[in-house]
Amino acid sequence: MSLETTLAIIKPDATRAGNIGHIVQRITDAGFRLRGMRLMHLTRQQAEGFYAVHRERSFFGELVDFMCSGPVVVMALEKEDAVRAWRDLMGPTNSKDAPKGTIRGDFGTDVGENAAHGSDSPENAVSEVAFFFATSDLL
Ligand code: YYY
Ligand code: MG
Repeated sequence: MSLETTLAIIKPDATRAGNIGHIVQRITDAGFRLRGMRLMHLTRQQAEGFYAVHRERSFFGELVDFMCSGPVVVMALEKEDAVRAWRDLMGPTNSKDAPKGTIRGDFGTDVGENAAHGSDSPENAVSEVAFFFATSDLL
């Protein structure tokens, strides 16, 4: 076990539906410490850069359109094994497969509109946190 910081995003479907508060409550109830939090409307360039690893995938255009379709909340979350803990709390990528009680199961719709993002490895968490936060902005 090690103390990690992961990158979480409340996606535009969830902000549009008024679920920012519900999702932040689950995050704090699960024992994460909020180190940074920004309400943003991503530009195309930001969304394309953030998801650059997926740029050859068939869903890339739709993913970028969706991520730019409304406000998002970007958070840096700290906890023991934060990367895995946050992915467990979110549930699987496709909201249709996500159990009730998970964030994607309760607040998402399908594989694209799935309410939340989480880093998938400690290495990627470091670069994803740095994509949105200067070190001096992290508590
Ligand atoms: O890490 P995670 O978000 O669970 O899934 P990824 O495979 O990294 O895909 C990123 C993002 O892309 C996913 O949250 C929704 C979207 N997406 C999609 O629209 N259609 C797919 N078949 C796979 C992913
Ligand atoms: Mg991913």
